[in-house]
Amino acid sequence: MSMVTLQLGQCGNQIGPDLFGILSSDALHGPRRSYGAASRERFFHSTAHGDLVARAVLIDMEPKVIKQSMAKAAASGTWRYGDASHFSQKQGSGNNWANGYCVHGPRHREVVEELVRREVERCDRLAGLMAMMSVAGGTGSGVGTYITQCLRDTYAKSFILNHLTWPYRTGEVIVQNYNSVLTLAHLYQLSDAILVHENDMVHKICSQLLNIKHISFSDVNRVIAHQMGSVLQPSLSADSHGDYSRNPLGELVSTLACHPEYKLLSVCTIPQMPSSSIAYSTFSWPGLLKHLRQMLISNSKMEEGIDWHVHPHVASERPRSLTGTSFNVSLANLLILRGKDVFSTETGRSYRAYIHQYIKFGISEEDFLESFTSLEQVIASYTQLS
Ligand SMILES: Nc1nc2c(ncn2[C@@H]2O[C@H](COP(=O)(O)OP(=O)(O)OP(=O)(O)O)[C@@H](O)[C@H]2O)c(=O)[nH]1
Ligand SMILES: [Mg+2]
Repeated sequence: MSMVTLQLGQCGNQIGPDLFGILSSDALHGPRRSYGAASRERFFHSTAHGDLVARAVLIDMEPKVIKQSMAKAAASGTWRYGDASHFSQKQGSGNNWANGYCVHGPRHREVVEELVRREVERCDRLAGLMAMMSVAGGTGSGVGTYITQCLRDTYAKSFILNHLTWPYRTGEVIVQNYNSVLTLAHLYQLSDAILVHENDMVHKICSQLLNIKHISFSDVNRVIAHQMGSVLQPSLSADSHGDYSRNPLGELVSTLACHPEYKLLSVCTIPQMPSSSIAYSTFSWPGLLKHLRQMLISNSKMEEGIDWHVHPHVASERPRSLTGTSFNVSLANLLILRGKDVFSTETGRSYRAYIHQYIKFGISEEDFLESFTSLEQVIASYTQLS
């Protein structure tokens, strides 16, 4: 299964090379040959000379950032962008969503659609499309929204994921709130799932966990790329029978965004530390999972300063924290474990244990889910009696 990525505007085109860089090196050094092969098929195609070429289309209304990204990819020596997979103009959208959405988008629709079509046709099996952009500028947000709308029309049955970078609260773009509201409101109708990274939060991770002194976009982007890679790279689950080739976007949408009202996704990863410290650290799965669980409950994206006083609420109580701080409320969570000895963990071992004993007689997982649902209904009915 392969997915096609659209990089839009400065932000999309700056995060993109970091993402593909991480994906290609992980595919190369990953745990198994089948993992690497699935990852490469997912994000790259190979030329007759054996070059890895990202399944990506680069779009900006000014040429500078695209040029830099293409050069950065070529310099990696392991992968590159397609020679004719980019489109740029002379002048950006001036941080104006309306300029991007109403002017540049429609004006360049055909050429962008053609670039995307070519990438889609290179995929044997299309998993879906991912559009990456910031919400605060004019091109990523405005042209990105317009193009997502066109993709929705053309690829009506494909999964579409938008990756959005949220501006710094003290933002550098004065009209960033206008652009953000317009982008999110439109995309909410079009996209299957919206993965958000907030620059402020990633900045905090860079300073507090990675100890970076003078933080630049390239530091922030590496963290974002790492988190995205951890979600998008191939993974196994109990019912995948060792097969890495399942649809990554389909899986995210069906597990995390199963209701059209709830499609905002965020990522939480652990551990995050300077690479120079890794050699001096030891990790145990129980320790990591304990921290991750509390990060989830207390709505913290960082391991540092987790609030251990927040407890999961009992069904009848309103979600609240004992200290009055934040409490996570989410519809669904997906836990992905990567690394050695994953199957030694409680989660890795007991997840759907024994289900195969039922499947062999013809009871499917759907049957289980339906039974859970009907019993929840029964519980709800009895609860109303009191
Ligand atoms: N994380 C991250 N954020 C970025 C990067 N570049 C820009 N941003 C954020 O994106 C917003 C500005 O949008 P840009 O992507 O620069 O704008 P654009 O899409 O190129 O649109 P125009 O320049 O107006 O045509 C601000 O909130 C920046 O903080 C980047 O490389 N990484
Ligand atoms: Mg720009």
